[in-house]
Amino acid sequence: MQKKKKNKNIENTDTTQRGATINWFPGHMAKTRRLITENIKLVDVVVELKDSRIPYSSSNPLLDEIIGNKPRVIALSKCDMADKDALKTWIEYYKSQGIVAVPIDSIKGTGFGTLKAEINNVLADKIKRDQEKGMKNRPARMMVVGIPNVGKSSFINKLCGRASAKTGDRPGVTTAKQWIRINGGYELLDTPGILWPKFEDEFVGKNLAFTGAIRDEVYDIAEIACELCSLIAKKSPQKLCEVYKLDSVEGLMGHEILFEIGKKRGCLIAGGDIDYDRTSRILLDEFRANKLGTIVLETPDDIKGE
Ligand SMILES: Nc1nc2c(ncn2[C@@H]2O[C@H](COP(=O)(O)OP(=O)(O)OP(=O)(O)O)[C@@H](O)[C@H]2O)c(=O)[nH]1
Ligand SMILES: [Mg+2]
Repeated sequence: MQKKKKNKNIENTDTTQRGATINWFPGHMAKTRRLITENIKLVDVVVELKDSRIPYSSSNPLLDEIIGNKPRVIALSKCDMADKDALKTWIEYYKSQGIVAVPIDSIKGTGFGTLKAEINNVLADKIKRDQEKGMKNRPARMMVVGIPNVGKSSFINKLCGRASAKTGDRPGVTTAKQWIRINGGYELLDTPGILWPKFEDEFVGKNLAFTGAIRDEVYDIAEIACELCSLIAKKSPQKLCEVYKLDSVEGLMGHEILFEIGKKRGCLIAGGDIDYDRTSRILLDEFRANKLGTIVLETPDDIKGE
């Protein structure tokens, strides 16, 4: 198999799809954490975005600690790319932890009504307290947090829609904050909190690579493609066979599946081998474009013992 020079250093580098690299060195993490902690003090509720395909791997390891007792709702982003039944398992899992999770599609706008209703539910106590104090209709303040590429900007744009307006600068704890007024009596902090993922965990690193949350140059693309082949062969073998016109993937290793895909997609090179990098690119692009069907890559069982 052709191999590029390996660089497994996914620990310090994460990237947005637009290519802006965030270096999560310890100083940056400490600063981010401080900033988010300060901002959280200003809001009534935190909306945590997690990628529906990888709810665990797209989480920040310290968020629970940072959020503390602040009301929180999980928005499971990109739900259009996830298998609905598998996603239900996650929703049940979060429910068992006392947290409401709502599937969201920020492209079509699905789930936003439910999300607002759930935000109102978790804020019911606050609203009651406000009313008891004679305060009426104070907008509920919220902020969005999530790892790079999880869909924060798309979510905020959809949530705010065209009717949104900046409400101007308000003095915050240390810096001026911009709030966006949203229909339904909310104010949203216009800058989301960008969190680092659990990148020291290999399982998480792979899931982030599969979904495109980590820049492709950072890892060996053929290796990731082989791993993805094995995973999809387990989760959704029929779809894999259907898309790549394979007879069966039963008993095949990841690199054998990738080889078959390469042959079917005309990626043969001299000597009867395939161009692994080219085939890997095809597989990853098609997976990320949802051509392999809706899928959830991890289950709550995968993280038991955490
Ligand atoms: N299919 C689908 N794609 C989505 C959805 N939400 C976001 N995306 C896509 O995911 C990619 C990342 O979305 P962004 O909104 O830029 O994510 P972000 O969290 O703001 O990313 P950073 O600013 O880099 O941290 C873009 O290509 C979006 O079009 C969704 O609900 N469904
Ligand atoms: Mg963004």
